[in-house]
Amino acid sequence: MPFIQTRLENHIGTITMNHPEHRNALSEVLIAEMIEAFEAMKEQKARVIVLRAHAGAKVWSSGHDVKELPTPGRDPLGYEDSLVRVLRTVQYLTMPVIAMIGGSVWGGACDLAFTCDILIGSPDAEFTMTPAKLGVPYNPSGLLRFMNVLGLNSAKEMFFTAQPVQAERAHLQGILNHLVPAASLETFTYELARNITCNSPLSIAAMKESFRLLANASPLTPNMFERIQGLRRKVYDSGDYREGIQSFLEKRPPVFNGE
Ligand code: YXS
Repeated sequence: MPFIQTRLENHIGTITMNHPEHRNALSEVLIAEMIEAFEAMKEQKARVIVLRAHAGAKVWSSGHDVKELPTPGRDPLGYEDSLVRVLRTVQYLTMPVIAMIGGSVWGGACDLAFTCDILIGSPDAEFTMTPAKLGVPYNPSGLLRFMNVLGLNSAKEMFFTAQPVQAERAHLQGILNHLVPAASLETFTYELARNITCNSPLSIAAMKESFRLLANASPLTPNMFERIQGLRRKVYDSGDYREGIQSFLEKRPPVFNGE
């Protein structure tokens, strides 16, 4: 049974995450199917893609598959990590991706949603950034994305507290482009998608790539990059990182001692 379902109608692609047993955890298998679906939509000249969870999902996605996080000593969000690869796929697609969100969004799934171009949510949408809860050092490209979407202080609060941002506040903070009643989420989303399909795909593709380049245009010297990598290595080499994963697997709260 595929973890990803796809549909393409009138230039509007739909990619549905469908692994309810694991709360749409972004496992390597689910992500491989998702990347394949994005590539196929590009081949079939979709003009806009809607990324959503299966109908009735209480959890849009529970984030990176914790059971697939690497053992301590390896970067948990390296360039070739499956989550990082799908984030790049979404960024480099020539057509806009709309995240249609009902339910809770966790960790790397927040980054996936924020990497989409437009987010439309219902009142039960909420966003929780979990690295600090798991002892994971988030990566610079992800931190920059959250800074761009939220602004520095709200991004810090989201990462440091690992507390949920509920739908209304997410709309106020600019995470959600639109907050609409659950009953009209689908109609509203596809109406906006239809609107995009009437505009020039060439113009939109050029502007989407320009937005990507401008949003990432933060100068980072090699020395700055190496310092960040050194800070991150200390964390993913730590006992806290090991404890974060172990506590999840043992279904208990983590006990971090900062070593
Ligand atoms: O015990 P079984 O085998 O039935 O499996 C359970 C969960 O273990 C599994 N599951 C996951 N497995 C791997 N990775 C996940 N992220 C994940 N989430 C869930 O799915 C089965 C049902 O889960 P259960 O019983 O907890 O469901 P629930 O409805 O009571 O609660 C739903 C959640 C989402 C509140 C709960 O599953 C949860 O808290 N999941 C973890 C959310 C999270 O911490 N995600 C961050 C993953 S790490 C990540 O994204 C980045 C590395 S970072 O942290 O840096 O952002």
